[in-house]
Amino acid sequence: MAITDSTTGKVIRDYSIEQLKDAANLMRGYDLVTLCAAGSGHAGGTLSIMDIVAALYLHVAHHDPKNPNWPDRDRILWSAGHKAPALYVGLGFAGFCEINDVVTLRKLHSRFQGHPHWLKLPGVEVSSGSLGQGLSIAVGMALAARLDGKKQKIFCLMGDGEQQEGQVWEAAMEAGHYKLDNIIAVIDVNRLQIDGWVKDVMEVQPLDAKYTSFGWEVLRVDGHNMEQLVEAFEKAKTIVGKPVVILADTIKGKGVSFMENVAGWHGKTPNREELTAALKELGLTERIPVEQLLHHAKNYQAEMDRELDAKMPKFSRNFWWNAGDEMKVKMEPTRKGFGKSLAENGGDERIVCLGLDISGSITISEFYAGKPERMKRWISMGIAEQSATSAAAGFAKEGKLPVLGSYATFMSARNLDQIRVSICYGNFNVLIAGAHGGVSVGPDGATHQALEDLFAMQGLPNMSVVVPCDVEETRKATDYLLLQHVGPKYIRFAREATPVVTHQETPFVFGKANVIRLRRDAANFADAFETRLASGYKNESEDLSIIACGPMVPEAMRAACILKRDVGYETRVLNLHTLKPIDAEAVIRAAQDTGVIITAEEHQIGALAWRVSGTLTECKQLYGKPLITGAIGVKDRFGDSGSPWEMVKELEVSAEHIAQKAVELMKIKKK
Ligand SMILES: Cc1ncc(C[n+]2csc(CCOP(=O)(O)OP(=O)(O)O)c2C)c(N)n1
Repeated sequence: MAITDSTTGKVIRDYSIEQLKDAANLMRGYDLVTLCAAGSGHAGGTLSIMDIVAALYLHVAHHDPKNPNWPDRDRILWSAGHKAPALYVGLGFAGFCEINDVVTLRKLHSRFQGHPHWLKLPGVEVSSGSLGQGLSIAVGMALAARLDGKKQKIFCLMGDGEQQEGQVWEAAMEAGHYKLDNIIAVIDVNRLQIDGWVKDVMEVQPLDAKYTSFGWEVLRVDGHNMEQLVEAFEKAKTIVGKPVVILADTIKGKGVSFMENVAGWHGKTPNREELTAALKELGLTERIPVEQLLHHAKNYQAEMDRELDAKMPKFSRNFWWNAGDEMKVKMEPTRKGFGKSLAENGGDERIVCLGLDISGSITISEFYAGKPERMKRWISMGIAEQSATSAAAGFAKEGKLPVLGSYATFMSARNLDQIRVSICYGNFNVLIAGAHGGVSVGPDGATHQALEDLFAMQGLPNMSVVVPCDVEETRKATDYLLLQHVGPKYIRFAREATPVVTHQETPFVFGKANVIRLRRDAANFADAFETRLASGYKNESEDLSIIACGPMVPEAMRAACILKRDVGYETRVLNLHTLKPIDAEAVIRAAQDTGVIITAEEHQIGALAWRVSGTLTECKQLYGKPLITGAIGVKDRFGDSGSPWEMVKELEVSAEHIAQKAVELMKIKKK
């Protein structure tokens, strides 16, 4: 069919094969400009899938851009949500949105989120980003269509690495069982994933035999041959009595020589020079208004900057990191501390590290980097968080020290039952790394921001939970958890660089909080503070206490600085790096000594706030005593695309928000 007027049933626009080829090429160009403007995103997979997108959105699918919710439209599901820019360009070319607006990709409040969100953009069928879920949604839609006697097709786009997720095969089985001939799945078989070749990370082939055995019709095409693609789609529509999968052989990074077949271009974007070179290769130098598009993106960003700044609490001057002399601080991602510890301690023959196809960026690859003798203890599991979690329990049962990690949200939610039953119930010695925690993956958007993981992890009996405040503390915490602590353990760290506020001599004792006090002016922000174990700290009757964990500790320190300089308040900052078991004594003493407690967490409010308030509620010495409390954290909402530091402002978890809350509470204390 093609792009149709849903009211008259007439085709509005159809493309010939030659026009589709040209459109696909142009779409690659827009994709690259958009990625360049965003500064983050996925070049490789958006280029490999682009011919499929052109065929589907401009020729094969039956849909009406003027009526995106037309009940009879074909549905197109992007299970591979990271290829969102290709989806957006497809929608732009088909007329669902203005193509020039796609350059606001991954920017705050943009309709073009890092991963697709159907509530933001007409034409997007469902939200995705956590791999492996789309085919199950397709099964639900296909069965619903059957119940309603509807004839539309449900297309589902997936990657080949994505086939490693067990859920894909549950859905494949369901579609085969119910003979869902209204499902047409397409797999972008570019043979690469993040950690390298699919065959090396975790072989998924032979996909044709696998899908056939699940009761599917399998079609195989050259995914860059428009004639073959269109023909396969047309054939797929005619197959009766079973679901169809099109295996499209593609090249990751297709069309740009320096990106083709290079794993490193999976999650990378071209800079300005690379963009120019790429557009030249595609023959698009004269055909895309690059400057105008980049200017549009810049203007949009400037507008967002103004909006965010207007919303921030105001103080006498700018206290932001590295603004002015007293706020100078070194920044380093906490994830580096994890990698450092694995590199240093990985010689212990009991340690095995389980890879989940995100090894470089979460630094678990430091375990084997430059140490080939450790490769036998590096177990690549593919994109299979659930199975890897239970496998870790198996390793632990046999006396190994398993370590596994991925994005904190996929490492705590996707596999929660496996953590609960396979690991915690059996009380196994497994170290789970919740990497890229909090808002530190900013532009990836809500699907990738872990803002709920600590609820789940703390709620599990036998589980210990540590959220270190900086890179150095992450190293110490990993050292301890890896080799000294026995039992299920979860460590959460971040992707983005955050302030380094501790050093080698700063105490770190598992389960024991530190008190941090502003003592002096110093050239380096961190040097203005003194840190000691809470158990050895003598009460100074400070005005208030801020209890924080993770990267909120530096924010709490900055709040202490704002409060001292602007209103003269003395603040006790408690670094509660170990959330579980909680240092109840330090929390209770802070309440008794200061009478004002503010919790600060980079998480939905509650992981820290309710843990602290639960501790205080249980404390008999506090019965009948006045206590003023406040909580800074995410207020029961999902995140958004934006830079990590924009998200700190947008989600109101900055030092300024803590300080504003402190001023408000201190007014009550003084009454
Ligand atoms: C559940 C889940 N685990 C991990 C990730 C991180 N991730 C994003 S893309 C990707 C690799 C996907 O490989 P493939 O399906 O082959 O896609 P392509 O190479 O075509 O981009 C991974 C591991 C994720 N988005 N969701």
